Amino acid sequence: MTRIPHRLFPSSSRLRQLVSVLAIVAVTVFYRERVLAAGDPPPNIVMIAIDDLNDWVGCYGGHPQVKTPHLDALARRGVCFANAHCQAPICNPSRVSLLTGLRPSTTGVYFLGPLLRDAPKTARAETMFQTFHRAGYRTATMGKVFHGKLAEVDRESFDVIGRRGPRRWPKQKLSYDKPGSSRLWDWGAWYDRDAEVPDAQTAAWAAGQIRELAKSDRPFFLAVGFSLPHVPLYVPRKWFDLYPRDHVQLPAVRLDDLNDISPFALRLTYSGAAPRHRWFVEHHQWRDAVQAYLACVSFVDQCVGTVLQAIDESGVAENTLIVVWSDHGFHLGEKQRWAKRSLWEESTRSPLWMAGPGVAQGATCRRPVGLIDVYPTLLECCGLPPHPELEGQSLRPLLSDANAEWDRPVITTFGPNNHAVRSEHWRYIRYADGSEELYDHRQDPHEWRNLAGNPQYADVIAWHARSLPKVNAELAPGSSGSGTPLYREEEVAR
Ligand SMILES: [Ca+2]
Ligand SMILES: [Ca+2]
Repeated sequence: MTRIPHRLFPSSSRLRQLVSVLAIVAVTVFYRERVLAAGDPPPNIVMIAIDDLNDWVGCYGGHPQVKTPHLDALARRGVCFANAHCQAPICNPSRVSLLTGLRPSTTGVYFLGPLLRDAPKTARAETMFQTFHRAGYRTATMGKVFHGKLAEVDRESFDVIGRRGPRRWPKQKLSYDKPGSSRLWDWGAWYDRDAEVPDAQTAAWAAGQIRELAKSDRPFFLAVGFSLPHVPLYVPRKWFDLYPRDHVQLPAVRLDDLNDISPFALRLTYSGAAPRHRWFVEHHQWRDAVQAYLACVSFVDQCVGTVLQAIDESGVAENTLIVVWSDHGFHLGEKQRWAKRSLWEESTRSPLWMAGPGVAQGATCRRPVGLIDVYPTLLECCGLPPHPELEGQSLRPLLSDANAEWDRPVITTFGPNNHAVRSEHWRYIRYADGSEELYDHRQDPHEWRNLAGNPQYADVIAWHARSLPKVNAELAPGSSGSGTPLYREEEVAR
């Protein structure tokens, strides 16, 4: 009898591969049917990610002088989530959390590295783009949606990936010339024309895509990411002229603010690549940097306007969900610090707007919500089945009624076992060493008075502490870019 060569039969691992491929095909066909056979056509999604935008914008009221007419117009046509917070106050872990629906304390992705596909617990996680692509959506993207190069992170999720040209920065830094400082940290009028700014190119590309995608008979998911107002703060002069330098208002800062904060919190928070607040004050650059940030916020607002205009002009507005978010906030001197990387309001508060079919218009929602809630919300709004592993909660009830019942606080995590719990009126922080902070936002919107040591608030603390994550994953292998000596790179790069 002739022996049959082994390779004609699949080995057990091959068989498993084959079965899983068939299962994916079956599920894809099922969802595609489900999406495309529904009575109403499923909504398109246009998602705009903004980098490092704090509450200095329209309905957030963070700065009295800021000019953001397009984001204000978006707020009028949808819901402004005024108490939305990131799950991690750093680009990479915030985006990994939002796009996979998993907490940093579950995945161990707390810092700039590892990227999505390099961490064991997220290497095979399904991003929201994969889900919608699998469900039959046409998907397109350009700019900073993920942290890291898209081709390395989530390439399989997209039908179309837009590429921008190289960035053109000045040879010499314009303002922050301290020797050895990060190239990113600089600000000043740069570029002659708006069209030279990479974000303007991304906006123009997105507008063109929307006009193309509108002709398709399939629903689409377009995700675009703008890099401003992340440093370097470079936009043409005319944007600076919106905010005459000598009239720019500075944020409120109290010099004794840090006296009621634990040594652990100070070590965690007052490090990293950002210039020290004292440097801005001593070099008379505080007002200039605030002016530059405002200029960049207005520039990115115009980029959002370009995308919104394309939605309106291409006839898809009636059936397109618009989601705009920032990956975290940004300090510009508050609590005597700069940039993100803290568990305070300036770092964690992340603008989030949604608009479109079924969404209330001109509503401001003050319920505490997280960026992690975006993924389950989009699944529900588009009629896709929920994913049980997602750790956020659909915001659907708040989209139709911004004052709907909502009893969950929102959690932000900065490094293992350091968490902030934000409810409607309070911020409770517990650090890994057990030290605590409690702020009452009704009396103290700047978080100046730490009430945690006052026994009068024991019940408030206990209520918030109940929501602290039960799982606190160790740093994922290859963790880097913590920005703090508490988590040294050589210690975590196992
Ligand atoms: Ca960011
Ligand atoms: Ca204080």
